[in-house]
Amino acid sequence: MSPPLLVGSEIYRRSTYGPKHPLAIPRVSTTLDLIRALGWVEEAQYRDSPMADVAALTRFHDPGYIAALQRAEEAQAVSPEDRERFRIGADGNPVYREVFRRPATSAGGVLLAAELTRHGGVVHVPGGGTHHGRRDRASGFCYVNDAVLGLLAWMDQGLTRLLYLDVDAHHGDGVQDAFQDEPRVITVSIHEGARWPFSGVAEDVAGGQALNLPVPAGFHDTEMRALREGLIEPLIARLRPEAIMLQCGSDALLEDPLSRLALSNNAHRDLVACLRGAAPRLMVLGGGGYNPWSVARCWALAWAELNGIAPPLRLPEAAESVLRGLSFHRAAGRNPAPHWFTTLLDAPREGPVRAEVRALLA
Ligand code: TV7
Ligand code: CA
Ligand code: ZN
Repeated sequence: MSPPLLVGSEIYRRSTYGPKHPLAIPRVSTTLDLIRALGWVEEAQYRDSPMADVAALTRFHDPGYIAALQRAEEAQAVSPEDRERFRIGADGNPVYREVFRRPATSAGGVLLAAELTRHGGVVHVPGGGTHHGRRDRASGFCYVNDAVLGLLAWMDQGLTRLLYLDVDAHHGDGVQDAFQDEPRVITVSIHEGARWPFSGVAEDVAGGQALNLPVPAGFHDTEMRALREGLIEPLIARLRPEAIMLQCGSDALLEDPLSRLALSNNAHRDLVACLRGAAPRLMVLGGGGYNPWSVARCWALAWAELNGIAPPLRLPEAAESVLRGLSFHRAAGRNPAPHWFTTLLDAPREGPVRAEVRALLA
């Protein structure tokens, strides 16, 4: 089996969503810098993400919407009509310098990953995971839906049993709705219940295509393990997917300012370990994650797990200084001071499996 590949781009280092926005933090560049500082990626494992072109984007998206994104980038402004219709420059989806090029790059990275896994393999695309993007509008900081485009690319290769698993703290509504009537794609989302976008209740099975697991505040590693062993592993055994896409958003970590969930990064690492080898093709995307220290450690750890690398107990100086280089003013709101500069793995956060979580297992 060929080694896992890592897809990134320098666009993430330069681009921000503008001051005060939760995504105005360096996440993908910090993850890549950390992975490199640890000596965990051979040059031959790295691919630079191309930008998806309009033809590739309109495999899912409305051409009029894509044209509006291009116009918004060009003018650095939106007309009232475009704002109203396409939600660009509205609802927390700002017009920013790379408002077309950045989403086109995340889509290009995922499409490249679909191509790279045509005959099998593992690819990590930390810039991907924009799971709220709609066919004809922006939603939840997502302008295109790179996950949908990647799954469609796998379908276009002739694959018929695809599993999409979304552990971002928010419901993967854009992906679920895109494949509502598509028996070839099963979507699973774990997310904080009663949080924006307020969809994805447990009763919502989207015609049998979806599994929704809304979890309570304080959701911890033991509860995540219960869902994995009780639901996800049996589902994989039953479905025998030809390809698995993991949306590995890291906003369900305890230190994240946008959720009230309480996972440690052991949960993400154990999940990646379980998925590695569960299907001939595996794509691991990024997603949310608003504490830059936590995001970079979580995603670097996912990459390590894909490569079978055990992280060192203490970070080497070069890796530590990548994390020390992050500053508070670039981080959103109330991110706590990091006290774990020196380690990659968190302490596990175990506890009793509460009734709300047991109910999902029934
Ligand atoms: C994948 N939560 C995306 C998650 C998208 C969540 C929301 C914010 C937010 C937006 C900001 C901001 C914020 C501290 C948090 C009901 C609203 C409230 C916009 C101002 N600070 C992912 C989307 C969610 C924007 N949206 O799954 C600019 O929090 O709650 C809402 C909707 C209406 C619109 N307003 C927010 O993780 C990547 N937004 C600061 C500045
Ligand atoms: Ca989710
Ligand atoms: Zn999220």
